[in-house]
Amino acid sequence: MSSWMNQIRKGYGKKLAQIHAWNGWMVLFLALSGLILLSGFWRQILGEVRVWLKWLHIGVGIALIVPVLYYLLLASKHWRQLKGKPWQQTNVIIVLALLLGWFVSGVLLWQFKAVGPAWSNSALVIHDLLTWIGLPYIIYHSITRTRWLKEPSRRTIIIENKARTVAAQKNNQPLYTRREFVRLAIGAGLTITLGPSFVKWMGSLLNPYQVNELSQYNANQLIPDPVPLPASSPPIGGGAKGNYRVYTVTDIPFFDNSNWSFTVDGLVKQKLNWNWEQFVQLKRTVQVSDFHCVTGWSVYNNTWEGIPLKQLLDQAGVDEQAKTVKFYSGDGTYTDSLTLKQARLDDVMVAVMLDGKPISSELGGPVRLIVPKMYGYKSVKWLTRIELIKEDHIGYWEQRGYDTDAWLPKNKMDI
Ligand SMILES: Nc1nc2c(c(=O)[nH]1)N[C@H]1C(S)=C(S)[C@@H](COP(=O)(O)O)O[C@H]1N2
Ligand SMILES: [Mo]
Repeated sequence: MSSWMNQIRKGYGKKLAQIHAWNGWMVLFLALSGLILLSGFWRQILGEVRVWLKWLHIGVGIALIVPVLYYLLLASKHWRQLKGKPWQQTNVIIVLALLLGWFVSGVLLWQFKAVGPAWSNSALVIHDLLTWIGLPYIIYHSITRTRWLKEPSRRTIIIENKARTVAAQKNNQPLYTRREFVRLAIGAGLTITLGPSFVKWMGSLLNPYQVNELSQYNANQLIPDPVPLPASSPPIGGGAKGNYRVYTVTDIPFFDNSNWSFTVDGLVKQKLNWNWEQFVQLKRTVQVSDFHCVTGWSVYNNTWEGIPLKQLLDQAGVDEQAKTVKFYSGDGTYTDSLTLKQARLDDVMVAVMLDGKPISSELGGPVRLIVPKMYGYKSVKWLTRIELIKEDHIGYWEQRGYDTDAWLPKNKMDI
C-alpha cells in the first residue's frame, strides 16, 4: 500500500469520516425535530417544549455550518479523490445543495419578522420541499451505505474497519452490525411516518390556491345556518388564496345548539349572552383580509363575515377600569388577549363565515376571532367568551414563549 493511501486512511480519511458522522447526527436531529414541529399531534402534546424544540432546531441548524465549513476545507482533496466516481461526486453536490437550501430557507423562517410574510411563505415552501426530497434521499443514502446492501469492495470512504468484514465472512456472520441495523430501522421508521404527509403535501402543491379540502370538513351541527350577505356570496375577495394549516392544542371541539353559547362579561355595564339562534341574528359585516402565521404560511384574500368586535364591546358597554379584552376558546384551553385599544380596531372581527360558508370545525367554527393586523395566534378559534378585565392576560402561546407583540411588522402600532 502506498504511503499516500496510508495517509488518507489515517489522517484525512478519519477527519472526513468524523465530519460525515457529525453531519449525519445533526441532520437526523433536524429531521426529527422538524417533523415534530410540523406535526399537529405533537403540537397538542408538547406545549412549551415545542417552543424550546424550535429554538434547538434553529440552533442546531446554524451549528451545521461548522461541519460544512470544515468539509469545504478538505473538499478539494476529497474531490480529487472522487475523480472518476460520478455517483459519489453527485452525492456530495446533492448533499451540499440540500444543506445550503435548508440553511437559507431556515434563516428566513427564523427571521420571519425581519423579512415579512412574502419571504417566509417562499422559504416555508422551499424548506418543506427540500425536506420531502432530501429526507428520502438521505434515508436511501444511509441505508445503502450499510454493509449488507453494499459490496465491501465498492466502499471508498473508509469508515468501518475492514477486519470486521473479513472476520464476518470467515465466520459466516451477518454482514451488518447493530449500529447499521439501528440506522436501517430509523430509515424504515421515517419512511413510514413520512409517506402520508408527503402525499398530502404534494396534493396541496398541486392545488395551492384554494382553502384545503381538509379545512372544509365541518363537524358542527348548528341550526340554522347563517345566511351569507351579498358581499360574502360570491365572496368579494374572490376566494381565499393559500392553505390553512389546521392548528389546535386540544382535540378539535365540535358544537351543536345544545352546547354552544356566546358570552361577553367581566367589566361591562351589561353582560351579554346568546344561544346560536340568537347569535345568527346579530348584524354582520364583511371584510377581506390576509392571515399570517409565525411559522411562515399565509392565506390571502379571506372574505370574512361576522360581527366587528367593536360592535359587541359597545353593546355591552365597557367599564372605565377595563384595560384588557380576554378571549376564551370553547376548547377549554386556549386563550389570548388584546388591549382595549387594539380590540377596537375596525378589522378585529368575531367571524362566523369564510368565503360565504360557515367556518368549519377545523378552522375554528362556528365562531372564531380574526385579528388581521397581528399574527395568527391572536385569532382564537372556537371563540365562546369575551371577558373585560383590569389586569393583563398572557395568552396560551405567549405563556409558552411566543412574543407578546404579535403585530405584523408592517402594521405595528403603539396601542
Ligand atoms: N383555540 C385555538 N385557537 C388558535 C390556535 C389553537 O391552537 N387553538 N392556534 C392559533 C394559531 S398559532 C394560528 S396560526 C391560527 C391557525 O388557524 P387555523 O388552524 O384555522 O389555520 O389559529 C390560532 N388560534
Ligand atoms: Mo400560528
